[in-house]
Amino acid sequence: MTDDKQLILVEIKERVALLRLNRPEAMNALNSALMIELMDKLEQLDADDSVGAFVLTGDARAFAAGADIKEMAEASSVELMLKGHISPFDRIKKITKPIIAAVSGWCLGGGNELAMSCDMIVASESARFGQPEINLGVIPGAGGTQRLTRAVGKALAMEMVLNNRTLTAEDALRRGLVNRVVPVERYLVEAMQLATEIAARAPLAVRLGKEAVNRAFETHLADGIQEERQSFYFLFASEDQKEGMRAFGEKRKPNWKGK
Ligand code: CO8
Repeated sequence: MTDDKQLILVEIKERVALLRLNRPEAMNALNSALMIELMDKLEQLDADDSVGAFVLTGDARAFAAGADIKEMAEASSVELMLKGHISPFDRIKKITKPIIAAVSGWCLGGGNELAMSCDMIVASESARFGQPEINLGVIPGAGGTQRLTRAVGKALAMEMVLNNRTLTAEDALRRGLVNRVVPVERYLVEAMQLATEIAARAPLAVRLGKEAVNRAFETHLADGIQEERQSFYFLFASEDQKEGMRAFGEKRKPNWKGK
């Protein structure tokens, strides 16, 4: 018998694609089938001009409680390397449109690494962030040690990775891991609202702005500034730059074309 349950549910509203992780019975643990389906859908919608931004969410109890421990438990190193457990994480970096994680409840291990691979995080007051891999005798394997350290600093990242310190939503806000914290009833609405606003903006500028900010984590300052400058010059070759600056002079709203 084949299991044809959809692991990712997709809804499109006003240029925003909402993707829901759909394994509530397992706290949305990220098994390889779910990760591959997620990346396939992100890539497909990234190529769709009717979509301007993404919201990625789980449910109120869990964004995702990590990689699927049951699936991984008996894997060999070689299987882990060759099979689709971690490699899908490399695909999310290539998505050109902004991705907002809407996080409620548990956001642990690979779940936290997935949220941190998004561009922004809107958290509900019940969100809890952690890297509990140490409890399983391992360490984060999908960028956790690197992205978390850049987001919250070395001191706190060490406690989280070495001693399973969990952050409340308020801690996460204070330490710059998330953009905003809202009541549980509002987290998805707020994330959708933010994504809808961004999706209505000049698409090329949004794309290059996302790319430039993300480069700040990956390159030296001088190189990042140089790349930013090239993107700035490049945008002057777009119709939207002319439209945006003319509309300002004419005191009207710009009509973006994405060209
Ligand atoms: N993997 C598999 N199943 C899980 C996971 C998980 N990560 N988390 C929860 N579940 C399952 C439980 O086994 C349980 O299933 P069942 O009903 O069949 O027993 C069901 O979800 C509900 O969970 P609980 O009964 O445990 O619910 P509680 O409310 O008591 O506890 C917790 C919630 C605190 C979230 C608890 O489930 C927990 O500690 N989960 C594990 C968290 C964890 O250790 N995460 C790290 C995993 S390792 C990792 O992420 C490494 C990343 C490497 C790269 C990424 C590759 C994708």
